[in-house]
Amino acid sequence: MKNIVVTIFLFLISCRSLDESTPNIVLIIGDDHGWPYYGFMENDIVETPVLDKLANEGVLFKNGHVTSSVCRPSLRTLLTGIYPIQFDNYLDSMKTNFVSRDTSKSDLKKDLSLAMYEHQIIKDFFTLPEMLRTRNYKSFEGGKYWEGTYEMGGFDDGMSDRLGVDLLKDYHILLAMAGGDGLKFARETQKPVYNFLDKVNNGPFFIWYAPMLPHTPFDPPSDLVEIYQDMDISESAKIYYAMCTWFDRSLGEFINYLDKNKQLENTILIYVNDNGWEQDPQIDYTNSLEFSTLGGPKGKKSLYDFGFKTPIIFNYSWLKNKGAIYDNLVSTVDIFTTILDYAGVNKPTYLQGLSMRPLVEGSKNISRKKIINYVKNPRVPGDPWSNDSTGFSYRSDRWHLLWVPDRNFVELYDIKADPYETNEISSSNIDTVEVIKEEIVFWNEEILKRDIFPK
Ligand SMILES: [Ca+2]
Repeated sequence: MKNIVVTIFLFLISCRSLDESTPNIVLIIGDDHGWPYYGFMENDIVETPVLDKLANEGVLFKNGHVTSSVCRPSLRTLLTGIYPIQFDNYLDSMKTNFVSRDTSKSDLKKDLSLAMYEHQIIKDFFTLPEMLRTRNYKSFEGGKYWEGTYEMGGFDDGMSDRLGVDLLKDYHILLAMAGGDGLKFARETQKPVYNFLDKVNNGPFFIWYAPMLPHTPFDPPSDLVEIYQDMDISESAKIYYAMCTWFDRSLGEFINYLDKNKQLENTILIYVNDNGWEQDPQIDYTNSLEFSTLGGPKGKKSLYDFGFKTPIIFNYSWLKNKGAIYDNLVSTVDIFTTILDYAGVNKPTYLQGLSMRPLVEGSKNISRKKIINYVKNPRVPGDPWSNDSTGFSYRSDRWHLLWVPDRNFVELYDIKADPYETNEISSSNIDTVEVIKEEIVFWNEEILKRDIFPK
């Protein structure tokens, strides 16, 4: 009898009953996973069984777009709900002030102190975990995360717990800045998030699940390399696709843990990727510095769809609209707002994102007519780094305009007829190009007048 009582007691403390007003939320963020390289996106080479199941038994948005084709600004949107152009505008003005005050002696010290200063900026913003805390959420950060320690971004727990020279002893400066110890997440261990799950039985939780996968370094486990080894595809495709499968397998292990802990049934899983990548199965990029670090010419840091487009998945046990697939244009600013909606947090008025919840639930059809994004120093053909330039991407259901005024670079694609952007038609559509450019200029002026903090 005593054992039965103890068992019932342990059961009661080990699982929270289903509470749809404050569901647990896991934001699963891929790193450099190009949109075509998933089974559920009809790719018949790349194996992603776990994500396929999430998509098939959830709701899939095939036409999601990140707000930047590189990690840091794109992830900042997921953390703050604002566009990179708004964040950068504030950051640049603060950095200018900081540099004028900085008394560091050498250039190296100046660069380091500026990098440290940039980490602090996140403290000025009202972040997603902080907003969720108002509804008693406990939060955990794991993986790619550029904003200093987890505490600086408003998380309660996490893996990125060191900052500064302490980290530089162990990591290259870029890795130190991109998450430090957090970058071991899933690549080496998922124990810290399991420990967190074991501790949060009685309240809702939010998890930033962002393993640096399939991102470089390309060092997947040997059994995953074997899947692609004998295929008639390029060497860089084999290793990159194995990295994609590595992300998928790690996610599967995490979901199994949630399930075993009886926490899955009460949890909304949301999948999105931070920026794109291009890896055609037949083209080899192994010996190109540009293409092996950024993906093919239309991949990461570019203004093409390969840089921005991402599938977005919502999956939870009480979802009634399972199996729905949408082609509607949606942006990652909408993910932030959707999470607030599910958690019962009122959307602050300065946020421009729409809630995707009516679409996820199948109750109302909403779609953006256009998505405009900006990228600082975008990659253009022949100039992968293009320093001191600003690029814009305008995307509607039909058109995609890529524009870098400082480089005199303009390309236009009819995305409906030409989804892989192989037929550039700006010179035969001059009027369309001019109208879209005017829209971009107007958007740029308007967005910089908007608030970026709560009043
Ligand atoms: Ca990335």
